[in-house]
Amino acid sequence: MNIAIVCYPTFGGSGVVATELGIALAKRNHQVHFVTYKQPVRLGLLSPNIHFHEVTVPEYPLFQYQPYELALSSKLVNTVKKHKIDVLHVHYAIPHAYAGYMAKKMLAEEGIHIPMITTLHGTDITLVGNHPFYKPAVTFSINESDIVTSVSQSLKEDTLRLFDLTKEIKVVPNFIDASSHQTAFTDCQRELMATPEERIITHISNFRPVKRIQDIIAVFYQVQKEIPAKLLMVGDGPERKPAEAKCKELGIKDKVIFLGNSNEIDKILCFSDLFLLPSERESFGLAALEAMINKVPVISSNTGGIPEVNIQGVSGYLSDVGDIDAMAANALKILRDDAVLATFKQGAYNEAMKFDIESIVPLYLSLYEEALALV
Ligand code: GMT
Repeated sequence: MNIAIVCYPTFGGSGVVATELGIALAKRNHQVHFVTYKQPVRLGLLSPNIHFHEVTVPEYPLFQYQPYELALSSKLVNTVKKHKIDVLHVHYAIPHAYAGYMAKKMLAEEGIHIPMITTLHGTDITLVGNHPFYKPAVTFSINESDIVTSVSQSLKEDTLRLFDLTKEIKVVPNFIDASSHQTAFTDCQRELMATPEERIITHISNFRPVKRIQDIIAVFYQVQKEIPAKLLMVGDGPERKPAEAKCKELGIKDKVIFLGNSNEIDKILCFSDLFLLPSERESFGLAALEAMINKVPVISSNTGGIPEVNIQGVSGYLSDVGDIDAMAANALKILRDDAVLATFKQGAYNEAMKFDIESIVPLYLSLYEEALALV
């Protein structure tokens, strides 16, 4: 099959999922065409079946806002025609489903009919798409998609509650490539980050307000008072600077390491003992799943789709959003004792295995077949 994938190429769950899906499809001998404004960050080595088409928006001084949707839909039309694309899969509704719909319409004028699958990821529904400025366009482009999927049951319910939809939503959970985590790293280099007696706690995100970065610092502050520990903060975004300032104010600057964006997530998780994800909202929590496949238990909030991934008392613990005391107490419950930590590490890994890519890619492929039959 020739498949065009539209996604955000930057650090962020939806782009990661789209990229990993594309790589997996390419390994299964499908031709995968990424159409976006930059090479996706996780698309390291280009395989023979992977193609990248850059969307460029020429600057024109007359425009206050450069029209990305217009450039994207034109690029899609050209790509579909040139590479005989069978299926268009757009990740994140805004503005991808909208641009995809326009491309479909333009192609239909020329007698080319391709189906569009839209995958909803979270903030496109719960934060941004829900705003009155966007809502009519988002509702329209979801309803006009041939097939709509959401990455969790919770996101499906949110979407049905927030939007007036006529379209069925199918849940296809996010996934992890378990095969790439079967051999333990031998060059873990834990000693670069912490002394042997210190526990390593990690957080990875784009440091937006929704991630509640200050809660992470507050939880860690309590934990490090009880046991020797280091906190690794991976990623970058608007909440990073205030978090650094808070660490300084609390006198824990030397125990918190801000690493910035990284493409070596697995290497960092390899020596982590615990992962913190206290988000305000989270449609799935891919970062938690990535931690779990690396045998890192998770302390999280119980919001959105996180309870579908992090299982209470098995892969970690969940608490109400903002309940810092409970999160710190649960973190200590796991970290104080080697045997307890080992049990949670195994529990995290076992739960992550339920989201192995091998069982999810066939779901997308059968949806592509279903979509093809619709046009
Ligand atoms: O919140 C992020 O880190 C980025 C955001 C995105 O759009 O890329 O992530 C969303 O999609 C991920 C992949 O499906 C989910 O795992 C995240 O939970 C979701 N984020 C939110 O719902 C806040």
